[in-house]
Amino acid sequence: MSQISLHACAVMIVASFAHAAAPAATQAPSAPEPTISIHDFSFAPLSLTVPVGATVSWKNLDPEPHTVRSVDDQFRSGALDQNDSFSFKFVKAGTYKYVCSIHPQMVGTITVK
Ligand SMILES: [Cu+2]
Repeated sequence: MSQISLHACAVMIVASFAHAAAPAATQAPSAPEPTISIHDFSFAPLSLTVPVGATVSWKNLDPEPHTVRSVDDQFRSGALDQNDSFSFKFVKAGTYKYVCSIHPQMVGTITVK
């Protein structure tokens, strides 16, 4: 009798853990990741303000390769082909300017505060 109820209890705990863990495995735990689109040779939005600790993603929608490179080398992606993404977690407040190293006229700014 007591064995059966113990077993049922364990199953419930496992089930609730599995339920809680499932969404976290595929996406950010709290706020959705801010995403910057790279489209028509520009970053959209051009400037973005995020809280400290936010992870920002860039996704290239162009058939041309682009990169995301901070002007003071805080972060740097490789060449992103169409539909490739790059993410960076901003752990310090500040203003981060970045460019596409292939097309230096493409500029954007992340403000972290
Ligand atoms: Cu580019």
